[in-house]
Amino acid sequence: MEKEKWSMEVGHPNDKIKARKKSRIIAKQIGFNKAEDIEEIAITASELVSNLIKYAKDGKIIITSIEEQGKKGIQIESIDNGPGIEDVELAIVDGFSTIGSLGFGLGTINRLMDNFNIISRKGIGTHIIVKRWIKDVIKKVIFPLDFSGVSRPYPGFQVNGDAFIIKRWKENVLISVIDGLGHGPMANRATTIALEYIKKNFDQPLNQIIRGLHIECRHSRGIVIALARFDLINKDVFFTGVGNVEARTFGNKMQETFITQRGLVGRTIPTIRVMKHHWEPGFIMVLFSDGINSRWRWIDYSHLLNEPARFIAYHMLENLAKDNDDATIIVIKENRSLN
Ligand SMILES: [Mn+2]
Repeated sequence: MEKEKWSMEVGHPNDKIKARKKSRIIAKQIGFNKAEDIEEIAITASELVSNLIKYAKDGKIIITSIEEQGKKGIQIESIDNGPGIEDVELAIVDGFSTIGSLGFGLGTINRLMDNFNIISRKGIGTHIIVKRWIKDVIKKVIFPLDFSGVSRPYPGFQVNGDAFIIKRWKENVLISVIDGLGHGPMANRATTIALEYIKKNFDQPLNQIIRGLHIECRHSRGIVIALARFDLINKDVFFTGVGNVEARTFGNKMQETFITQRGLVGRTIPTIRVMKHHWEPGFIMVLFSDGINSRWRWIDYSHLLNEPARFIAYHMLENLAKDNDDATIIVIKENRSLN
């Protein structure tokens, strides 16, 4: 097909609809044929418009068909002359928002698209470029899991010393709960350094990620962390943790607490052990920082088993978050709606 470029000035919330429609049409023309892919592209286009309007009032969206090394894809750009994004890294971490913000946000766009590039200068503007490629049909069976995390700062604090990541690639998902020592800006700084590192090294072995974090965080206060990688083909979970972050699994037959080792990443870490567990049908896994009261039993929440992970995570956070710490929780369960 001929290279197509489509540009649109945006400045009104209704422009979302136009961008959504146009991106669907272009995606189909390029060769995207899965309804799900087309919808994710449309969500991305409309979210870029709302993000732009929210932060810069007006600007431009450009959609282009792209080709690279035999691959075809779509590129969507958002250009504005707004105030710029204060903290780009934080803005694009998936799920890095506090309770109450239910918009998709840049984190979701980052997850939905294959490439994400953002150039933001304070007072000059923001240029976001995202790409999505048409993929060969995946023949392997991907085990459907539903992942969701929530985090909120110490009540009254503007910044969160906790954070979480849920990063998918190929047939893997890496999840992590990070707790910067203490709370407030210094804790947030340590956590931000760690997030940045994990985002660049998400596909490394877990013990190497911890070792890398240890070096990266050495000039910070230090963090405690739980890291788990899910192999969605073999249904395996790899886990490692340092410090006071907990992971528990519940299932038909067994209940298990994953062992986290003593230490403070950035200061002192032990020899890292990685544990591997097989995901049995009906399993649910909960990871949480020490801002979550640990004296809970799954039996008090097991009636929620058929609810989405997001619902369970919010519900548990609401019930169990301490009022004197940052608090974070991630819930992983089978995605039954896809079974
Ligand atoms: Mn804490």
